[in-house]
Amino acid sequence: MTEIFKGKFIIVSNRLPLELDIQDDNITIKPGAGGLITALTPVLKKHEGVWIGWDGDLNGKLSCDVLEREAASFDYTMKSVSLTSQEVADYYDGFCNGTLWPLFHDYLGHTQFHRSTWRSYQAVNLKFARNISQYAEKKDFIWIQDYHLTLVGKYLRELGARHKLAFFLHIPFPPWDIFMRLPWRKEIIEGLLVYDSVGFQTVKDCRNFVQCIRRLLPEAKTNILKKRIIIEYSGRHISIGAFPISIDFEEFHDMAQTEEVEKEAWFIHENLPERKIILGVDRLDYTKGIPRRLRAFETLLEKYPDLCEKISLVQIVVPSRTSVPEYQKMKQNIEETVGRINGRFTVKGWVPIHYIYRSLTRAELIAYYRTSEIALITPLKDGMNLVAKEYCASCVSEKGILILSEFAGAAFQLRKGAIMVNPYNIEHVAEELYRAIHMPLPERRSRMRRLRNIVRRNTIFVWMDDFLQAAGLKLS
Ligand code: ADQ
Repeated sequence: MTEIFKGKFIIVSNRLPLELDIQDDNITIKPGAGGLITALTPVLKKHEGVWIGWDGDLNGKLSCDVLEREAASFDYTMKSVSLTSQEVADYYDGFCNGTLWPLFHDYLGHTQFHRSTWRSYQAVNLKFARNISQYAEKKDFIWIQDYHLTLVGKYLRELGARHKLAFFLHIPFPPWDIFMRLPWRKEIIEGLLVYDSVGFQTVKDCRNFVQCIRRLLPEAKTNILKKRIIIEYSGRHISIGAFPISIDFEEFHDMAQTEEVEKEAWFIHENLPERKIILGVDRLDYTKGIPRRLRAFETLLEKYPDLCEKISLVQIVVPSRTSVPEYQKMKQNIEETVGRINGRFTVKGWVPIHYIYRSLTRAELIAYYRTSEIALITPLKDGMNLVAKEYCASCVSEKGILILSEFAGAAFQLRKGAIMVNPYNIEHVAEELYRAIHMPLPERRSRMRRLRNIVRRNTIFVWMDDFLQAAGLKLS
């Protein structure tokens, strides 16, 4: 029988969940927002929660004391791990975003293998482990988040930790023939097998992980149960499972009906009168498939010129990894493509693509979700894709259509209500867009109702409960 948990609940992620504003000597810190924080806050509050991560300060202006003083009013304790700019360059930009991110998204061409960045990754993971061991006691539960920190468990064990250790991977786990290119493949797999439980977004990710174990560690035994896989390795049992992450459905559903959002939504459509809005929302990243999506929209206008002046694509891009040259080039490429398509099709009073490059407030974003007739979400590969779920939760009219890539983790849950597309097939995406534009209202309604029910039943709270239950943690 599982005992009721009485220890501290410790979350560890690369970045602390806070918004930092440093102006000369003036530092303001606000708690961050987002589904994961919303779901974890009540648990952290109830169980002496501690969140450990890098504060994001590159200039050394934020001392641990300042952070702890400023964050004293939060619902849980924050402990920061300081990183030097060299560590940020080698561990974060180098190994995390130059090696693991592209490799795990099947982008072999973008993947760099450098021993120096691998060393830095090991050193920073050890730094995190040392930091954690200052606060953690034996009865505590430690939950490590994401690909930046796969080795923290191993170092914690080496430092003598006997805690319950859990890990969740937010990005996909690649097929074995891709993963096997990693020179440090065995170290990563063995590192992950140090945790008591490891969660992935989808069953496919679990399967890929198990195949890598079979090839690299043939002595490990695999027992496939109904919802979980138990790996027996090195005298220990590790529980593996798929836990599709989600959102706080009610938050989006309720906010979509506020006066503020309603006004904002009215204003968006007022500026695009009589036009159907096709919406794309993504963080700037090559995995999100933005250039191909723009070309699919161009193909649609080319093939069906009668649609000109009747539809508009609103593409919202959130700045991301702005200091990395590759991301700067990508931004330029997107902007040139938008410019080219607009130059080709614009007529007096109608611009086909509205491009927004900035972070929006929650209300602005939900207004776009609520008012757009079609959401076009076409990542080339994505761990889950929360935007797809946020669109459904905000679509209170139930008239919207979700067009979703087969290669988003969310595809498995949402495939029965969404129009599924292969984002690499530009002609096919254009045809499916055409179908969506002409879809009769009853079919739109029945698809969106189905989607909203799925998201309503599978919230971020369900995700957390399922994960913690599988990890053997009974909270009350
Ligand atoms: P991301 O790659 O960041 O997350 P996603 O899941 O789509 O991708 O989350 C993006 C978040 O940013 C959404 O919550 C969205 O609301 C927000 N956002 C998008 N555009 C915005 C804008 N202009 N202004 C403000 N906010 C905006 C990683 C993985 C995903 C996985 C998540 C969670 O890559 O596959 O789903 O983690 O596990």
